[in-house]
Amino acid sequence: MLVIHNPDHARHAGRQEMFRGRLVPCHEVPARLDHVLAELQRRRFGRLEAAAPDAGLDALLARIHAPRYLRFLERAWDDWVALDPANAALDALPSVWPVRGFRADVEPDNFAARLGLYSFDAGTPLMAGSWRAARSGALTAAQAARAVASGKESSAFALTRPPGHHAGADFFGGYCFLNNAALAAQALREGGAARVAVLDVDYHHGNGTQSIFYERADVLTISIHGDPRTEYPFYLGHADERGAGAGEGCNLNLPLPRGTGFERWLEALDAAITAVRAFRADALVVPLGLDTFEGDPISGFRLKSAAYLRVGARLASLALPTVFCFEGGYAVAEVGVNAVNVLEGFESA
Ligand code: OKP
Ligand code: ZN
Repeated sequence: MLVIHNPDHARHAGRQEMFRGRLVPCHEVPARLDHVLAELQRRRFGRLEAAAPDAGLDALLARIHAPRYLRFLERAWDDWVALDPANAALDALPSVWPVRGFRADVEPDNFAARLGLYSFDAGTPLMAGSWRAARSGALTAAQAARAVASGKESSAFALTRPPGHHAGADFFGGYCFLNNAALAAQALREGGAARVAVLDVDYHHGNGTQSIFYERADVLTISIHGDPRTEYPFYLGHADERGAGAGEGCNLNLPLPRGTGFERWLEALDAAITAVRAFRADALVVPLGLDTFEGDPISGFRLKSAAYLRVGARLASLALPTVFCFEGGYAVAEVGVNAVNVLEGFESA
């Protein structure tokens, strides 16, 4: 399997996220990706390539994200430091948001207000290298998708961070800035796949991906996740969200209670696979979160490391050109084994 990694990922290394009234150390750390790289090397799995500059990236970004959001992200760090030179030593975290009844159409001049306009939580610190890391991450996903779309590769793994599935067309949050999986799906569409399925197996609902494709009939979005009544991101991910307009019927949410073990989770995966078949997808994108692991510090499912081999094998039963995009997984020491188990299960099926 082709593995494309993001050489700039470590430029994004948040210090603290807001959690229940205090700032706590970030869970989404550069070491996560390093553990996956180390495990790939230890097992001699996959052919590793670094993402390389690509003139087509901006056009692809503009297909998924709003121009004013991209402009905001690109300039965010400089604007943050311009607010106060002392900010150079701090991560930017939002503290005010335009909820119901406020205006989102007028972009404020005040940077702190813009930070809130384009985000939905205070857990996603932005620093000097965030844009560069996120942009190269998007490039990583795009290149993995293009290699698969061209038929050169039957599957590829975009090994990148920061993750992407919580990022919407014009907002960041949940450790995500650019939606890598959505960009991969769009690149597959533009590379000739008429219908693309996105099957999100991260513990958290892929709200950004869902919202990006909610009214589109050419991309089926599916997410298996902790029930949003109790689990982050809380405000989206219920079973009655089925898509809208032309996209009616093209979104499937499979929420499961906190504490769910592998057997029940696998039933949900089989339901998801049945839906991908019924959709007659030409290609598959898998936002690959490993935070369904029993040892994950911020999640509540109970999958063991060996289960991931079977997850990979089930996904391979679809026999579709497939792009995996690295998402969550915060049991840092085990995330490499769990990720590579999925890939190995997929390839040896
Ligand atoms: C990103 B991805 C934990 C609070 C939750 C946000 C979780 C984002 C998960 N102390 N913070 O889906 O893995
Ligand atoms: Zn997650």
